[in-house]
Amino acid sequence: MGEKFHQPVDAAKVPRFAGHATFMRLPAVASAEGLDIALAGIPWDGGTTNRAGARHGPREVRNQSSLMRSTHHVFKTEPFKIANIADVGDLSVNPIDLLDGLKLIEGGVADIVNAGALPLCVGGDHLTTLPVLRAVARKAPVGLIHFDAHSDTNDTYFGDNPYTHGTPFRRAIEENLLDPRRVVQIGIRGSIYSPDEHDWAKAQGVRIIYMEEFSARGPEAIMAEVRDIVGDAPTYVTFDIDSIDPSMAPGTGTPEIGGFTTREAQDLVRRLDGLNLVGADVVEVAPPFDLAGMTAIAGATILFELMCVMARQVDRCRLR
Ligand SMILES: [Mn+2]
Repeated sequence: MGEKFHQPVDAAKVPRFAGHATFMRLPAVASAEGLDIALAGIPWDGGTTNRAGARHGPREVRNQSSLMRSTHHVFKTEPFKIANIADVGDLSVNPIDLLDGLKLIEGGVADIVNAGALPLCVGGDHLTTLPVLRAVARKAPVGLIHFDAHSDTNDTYFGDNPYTHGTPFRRAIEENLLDPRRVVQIGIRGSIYSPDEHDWAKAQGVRIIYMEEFSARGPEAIMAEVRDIVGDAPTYVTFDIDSIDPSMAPGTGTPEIGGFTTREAQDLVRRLDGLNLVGADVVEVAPPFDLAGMTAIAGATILFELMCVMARQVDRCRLR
């Protein structure tokens, strides 16, 4: 164990501000062949309805991820020793053609899945999760744990346009990529378009945990329920950085006050440990609206937390 896997650049030898910026300072590789977890950028925000800029997310999350070290301080997990992880680069995208963009992203994730690796993606806006789900749920619908300020289950925008970052999970349920009874959304808040905005999702069986309920019940009780909902079956995790309060993560397209602290967000992600994850993503980091890189640091750290949970899963499955 250990050196047979890809290792990050040693910060005691090459300072963190030097060299090529890759996720976690891992090697950049051409394909996911031989990897357990593939870190991939999806620099695409073609579904953004208001403040664009998440297309710049992967590059800045790579930059700030140079701050991550080799060991998770709570789990004591050394992810790079128990799983083979690398940066497979950015997936191909098309910034001027939405439907082609979705097709390209799906193809890029399918390559990762077909290579036998778990995709861990950095968006991009939240519409990028739809083509990711098309690739990971090709054979059967999966469950979803969705951290967000917004439900993202609206029907159409600007007339009858079905594909925006406010609609991906409605499309994913319609396309049978998600089992709606195994979909749970946490952190939902902010003004909505109408009193019945979330009725469609609830009618499908989606469990929506509003921020007020999270505050009242706390992370332990909430995540115990989340784990009951998704069970042992394959589950995808999507983390919208706007679930974190804009005082701690202002660099995002649709900020909503009253969000998670970064500490709560870390706690929530750690409570995913032991689940059966088929992939995960961190989306909606929009560097043009960021201050001092703080949102990208939050994104990179949540990415590290997710990576550690996934690496522990890889290790568990190998030992089984
Ligand atoms: Mn979202």
